[in-house]
Amino acid sequence: MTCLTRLALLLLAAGFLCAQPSQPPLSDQERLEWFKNDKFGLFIHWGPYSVIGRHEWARHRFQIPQAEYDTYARQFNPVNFNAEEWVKIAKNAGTRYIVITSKHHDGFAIWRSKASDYDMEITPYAGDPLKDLAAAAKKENMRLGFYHSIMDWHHPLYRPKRTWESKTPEAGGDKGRYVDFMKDQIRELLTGYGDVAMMWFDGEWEHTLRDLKRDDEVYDFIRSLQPNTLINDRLYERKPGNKADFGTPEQFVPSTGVTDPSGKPVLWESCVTINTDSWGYNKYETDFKTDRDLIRMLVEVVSKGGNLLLNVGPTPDGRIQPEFQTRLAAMGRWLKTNGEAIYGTTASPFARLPFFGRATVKNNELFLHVFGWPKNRVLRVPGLKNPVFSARLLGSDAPISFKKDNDEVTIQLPESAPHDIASVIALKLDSTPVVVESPIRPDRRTGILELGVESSEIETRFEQRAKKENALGHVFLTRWTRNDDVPTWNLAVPGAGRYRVAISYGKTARPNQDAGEFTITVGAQKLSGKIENTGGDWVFKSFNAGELALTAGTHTLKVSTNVRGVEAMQLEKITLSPVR
Ligand code: JFZ
Repeated sequence: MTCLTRLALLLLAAGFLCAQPSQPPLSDQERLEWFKNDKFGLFIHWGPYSVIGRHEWARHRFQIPQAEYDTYARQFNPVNFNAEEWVKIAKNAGTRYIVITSKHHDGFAIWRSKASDYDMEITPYAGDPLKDLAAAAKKENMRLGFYHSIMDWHHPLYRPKRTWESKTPEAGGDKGRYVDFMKDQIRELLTGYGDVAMMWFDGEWEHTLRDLKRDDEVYDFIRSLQPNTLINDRLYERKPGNKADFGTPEQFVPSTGVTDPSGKPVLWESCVTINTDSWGYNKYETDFKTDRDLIRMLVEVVSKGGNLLLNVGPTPDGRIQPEFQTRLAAMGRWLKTNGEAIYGTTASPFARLPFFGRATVKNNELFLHVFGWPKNRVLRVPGLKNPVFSARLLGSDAPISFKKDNDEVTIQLPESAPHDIASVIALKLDSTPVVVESPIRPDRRTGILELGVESSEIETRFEQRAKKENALGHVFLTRWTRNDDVPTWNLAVPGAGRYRVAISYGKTARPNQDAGEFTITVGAQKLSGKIENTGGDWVFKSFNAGELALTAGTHTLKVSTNVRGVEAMQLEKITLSPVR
């Protein structure tokens, strides 16, 4: 063979190898394994909108003409970007995968894309950020996926155009050729950047490409390039229950996990910003979730069987702002001690727990994440059938004792919590937990039913906002700003009887403003009352709400309000006292 033929053969072989999927296809089960185990990912929104620094929708919100926006794109020059630094931040936070915007709605590709002339090549930056990130991630065993917007405000063939920039937004264009373009870019991402953990599509909610019915084609195309890449539920009209690998609740934690239309639970991942509501860098967004909010959110998500994809929006020069870094580091420190109760676990077997906290499970081990350390240092876990072999407190040598009576475990806790935000007790059981529903019952001695907010579940029709919080020995509801959020309790009484109902809450009413009403509902019975000023937030006072007649058996009690937009009250508890 001449040198030339040898070279030609070599090139041919290389080309052939490139066209092959990088990994042999796994079964559905195997493919999803890492996602179920890893639980926690870092979302990164980064592009020309970061230059503007006012939210990733800036071009639309401020109606910036394309030509003007392009000047920002041409300034995108992340000279301080260091992929290894980013991966280190992700790793220290305890995240196990990164999802970065390969292309957001503005249509700009943050890699050197051959299929497009609207990409890194028009910037002064010489490198390819995605290449660097892929290499750094691979080195650290960090999985990498791409957020890719279907909606495209730049591409000449995409329709609709923004209504503010066109009188005939639907006219012209060529959606079919736009999909071809999208496939060309997807091919670049799935052949040039190593193993891609997931394709996280977005923008299907504009329904632009619905009628083309090419989502299966794109889906199969991805599978043909990388058979094990996960695909979220925002590829065209793909919804949980179709072929999507997971659902994507955005900016909220679903109240009881996510199901497909037939009611079958599906995998899901909540994506959430650390600031209030900017995914891309926004220098004017200075309100951040606390370490406490974020760690408890991670626990809550995992206790409901989901993943958390937590977002940062780096600065245009390529740094992750310190407010994000400190919070991520705090999560990482917590996970160092408590990660065994997060990674590789499954959802809580309990519909409700009587204490302020959450549960997760790994095989024969039940993890109790305690948010509010009980004042009497007694933790009750009713409804657990299994024998308990041992109990330990993660991150502490303090001994803890426990006893088991019938279906109830009582744990004696040490003086103080090892972690102020969430401390984890691990119970070794004989098998995977077997749990029976256990409604709240009257105190044996006094006959009183205490319905603390900690033992409620918050039902919601849409995007729960209300959160449980604790301070100074109180557990209460904060951010109860949607009247769709309804705290709900299950209770059981042994015999029929009348109960006096008290409601305890804190509330600062504004002068000359109607504070609204609450309503307590049990079956057909309703007790309503005006929400009173208690003298301050976190000043808890108890008010008489009237009387209820309960029949023997189980009941559901709900508290709702007619308040929207502002916090209704800091609900603490409902107390039902028997009327003798
Ligand atoms: C989308 C993006 O628009 C947003 O910029 C960010 O990338 C987020 C992760 O995903 O958010 C949405 C999704 C749906 C709607 C609005 C914003 N919607 O249906 O109006």
